[in-house]
Amino acid sequence: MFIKRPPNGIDLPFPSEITPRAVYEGRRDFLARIAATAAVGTGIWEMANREAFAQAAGQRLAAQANPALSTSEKQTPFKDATRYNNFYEFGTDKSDPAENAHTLRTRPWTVTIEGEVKKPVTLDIDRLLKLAPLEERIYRLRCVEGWSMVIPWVGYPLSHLLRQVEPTGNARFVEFTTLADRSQMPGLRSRVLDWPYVEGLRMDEAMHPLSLLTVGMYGQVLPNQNGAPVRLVVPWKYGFKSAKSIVRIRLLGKQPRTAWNDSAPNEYGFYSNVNPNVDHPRWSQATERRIGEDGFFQPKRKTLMFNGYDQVASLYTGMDLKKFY
Ligand SMILES: Nc1nc2c(c(=O)[nH]1)N[C@H]1C(S)=C(S)[C@@H](COP(=O)(O)O)O[C@H]1N2
Ligand SMILES: [Mo]
Repeated sequence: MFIKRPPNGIDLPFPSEITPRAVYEGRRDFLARIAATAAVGTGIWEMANREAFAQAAGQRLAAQANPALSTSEKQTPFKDATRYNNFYEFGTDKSDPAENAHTLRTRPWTVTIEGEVKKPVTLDIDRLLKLAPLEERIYRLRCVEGWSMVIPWVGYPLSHLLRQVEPTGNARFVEFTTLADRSQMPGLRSRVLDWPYVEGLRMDEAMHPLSLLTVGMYGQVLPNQNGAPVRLVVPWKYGFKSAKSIVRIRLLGKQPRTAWNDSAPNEYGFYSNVNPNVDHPRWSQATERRIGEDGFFQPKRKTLMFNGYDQVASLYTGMDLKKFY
């Protein structure tokens, strides 16, 4: 589906319609393969489909490295990052998303951005992908359960998208709603969370350069189990703030409710900054296990304040982070 003009009639002023080299190169590979294997017509319909398929999981997605915002720590092996997941819409076992997420249809896909903005819009995913040059950033991601990974993500700053819709002066929070479709997501039969999965950030957190709107990892289009076709990665917060498979972004005057906070408010606060000094009520957050690197019985690593992303500390000056956990 290609929405040239969104239903609400408001179009985005694109900084450029130039296809990022990454996407272009990926498409060229794909078209070359198509041409070699099949005789395909050149009607509009086929063209649209080729474009859609060019973004299928596993498709190469090159991006400009951003060393300044990347850790040089050893990367988690691809097989661990794609087989040890939390994506409850596909089941609660770590291996469930890799086994079940093949039923997720990532095209057609739109993301609606609305609320306290001057230019609300419904964007087709392939348009969203081209809004800004793609970067590769190697981030640590720390799960509230006590494990972490180091993953080369591909995306662009969320701030870029938010600026384009022109937030009003009332916008103080951002709410992210993710897909909840029973026909694609077997995990929705369980009442483990109140679906859809919803997360939120304060406006300044969302606008922080580290907050990454993510469409790929390890140089390829996001595997379904990692939140295709578009997710958030907020590296200084526990992993559950990094919502997967986003369909709606709403700017709000008030703090939104969030799925994890609803399910257990004393365990999962709205802020959920990685904080070794604030224990989860049922376990310590002082240390972590690095998936894929350390064996289960290896000594654990010390968890760092803000997951080591000290540059966000100034967002919280004057706030008691034990109270706002
Ligand atoms: N929609 C949705 N997003 C989600 C989750 C989920 O269950 N559903 N789990 C979160 C949690 S708890 C973590 S740790 C990260 C895991 O991301 P990864 O599997 O890519 O490492 O995704 C987050 N995003
Ligand atoms: Mo998590």
